[in-house]
Amino acid sequence: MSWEDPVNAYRITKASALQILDSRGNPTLSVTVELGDGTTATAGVPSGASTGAREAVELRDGDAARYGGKGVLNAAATVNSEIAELLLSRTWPGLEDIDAALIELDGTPNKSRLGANAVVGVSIACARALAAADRTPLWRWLSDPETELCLPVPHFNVINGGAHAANPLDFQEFMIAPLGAPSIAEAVRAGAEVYTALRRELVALRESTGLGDEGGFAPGVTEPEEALRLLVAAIEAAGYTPGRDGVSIALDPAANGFFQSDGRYRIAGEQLTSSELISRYAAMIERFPIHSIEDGLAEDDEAGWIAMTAQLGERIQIVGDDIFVTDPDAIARGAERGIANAALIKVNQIGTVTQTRQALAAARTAGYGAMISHRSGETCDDFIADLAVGSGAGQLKSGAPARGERVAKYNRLMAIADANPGLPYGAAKF
Ligand code: 2PG
Ligand code: MG
Repeated sequence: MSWEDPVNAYRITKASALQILDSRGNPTLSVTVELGDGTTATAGVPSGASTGAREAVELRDGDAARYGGKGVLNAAATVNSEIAELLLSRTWPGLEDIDAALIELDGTPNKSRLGANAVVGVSIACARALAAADRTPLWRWLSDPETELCLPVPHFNVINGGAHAANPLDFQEFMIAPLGAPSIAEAVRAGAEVYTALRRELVALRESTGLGDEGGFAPGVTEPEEALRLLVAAIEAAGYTPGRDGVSIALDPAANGFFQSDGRYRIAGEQLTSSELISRYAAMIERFPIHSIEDGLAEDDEAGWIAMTAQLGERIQIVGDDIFVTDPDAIARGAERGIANAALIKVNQIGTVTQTRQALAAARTAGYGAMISHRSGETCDDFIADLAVGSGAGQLKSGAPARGERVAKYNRLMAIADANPGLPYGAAKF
């Protein structure tokens, strides 16, 4: 039984959730479902730190005496009662029906009643279970007839700042992407070698080699250009060419984090208007091999987004994360207005696998690129690696090439490539 051909129906015999820890030491959910044929599947739920205002709502217990209020026992209880009752109450033609029923049961526009953390855990566990019951690799099961499958270009976040580190760097993510690599295995190698070279460089400079939330280094540098210089030096020291033929650079400043109520941006103590910040990005693109900037401006600065896309959109990828929140309607509306030329895709930002696929379709319809993404709080769940391959998005960001919860995704990509030598590496998307 395939995605498009729901001749039979799946029967769910068990659905349960457990409170576990994520990579930041905060509670999150592990959700398990069991099908009538005995198939079981589990999903670990990610959690963001720099969240868009319009993201689906993650439910936390709010009991300050436990985990500082961050417990998810209530969300777990919801899966174990109300959601399990729904899932066991009938048979399901496919995942779309399950996700639609979850949305209906929740009854709010942003999953705030059941909790997007509960809903997304159930949706991912069901996707995995249904694919297993169909004896189809998850990436293939998630694939869309309209897209060409490929291994995504990994975007390794090797310098962390912003909400992900306690250093003075205002930009959140400095990523390296081996666009010139011949395969995913060689791309991973390049990422790891540059990461190691960067550590050597920081040690030589007597800088901290402490890590941020996504496994990248969090040195005490202040200016974004200083971090970019470090990156270029590390790429060269590792023996690669900086740029599209070798190892290129992508930024996620996550500008919501340094946008002020007066409409200006505060970077390294300086106050910049939206247009001054765009000029600063233009200068960075001139000086450094940057192919992509995500959330260069704040989600409320729509005029700025339109201006930045008009000025820089021909030369680089401009990715909307907090401004689109993986919402198919927001992506379609944004595209009409000339906001960005690519969308970041995070399953828990919208809350179900089906809506995530709709967001990918919306990006495709608009002629936009798409980058599949982890969250800063992660588990070792590697669902997004399969999603990246199946969607043919061509790009995945999952943090540094270090730390278990980050490398779980990159390792999964290499396993998929190894078992399917015909799958191309997606650098052609750039
Ligand atoms: C982002 C993400 C992931 P967070 O801003 O793109 O890197 O961070 O999960 O904290 O929102
Ligand atoms: Mg982002």
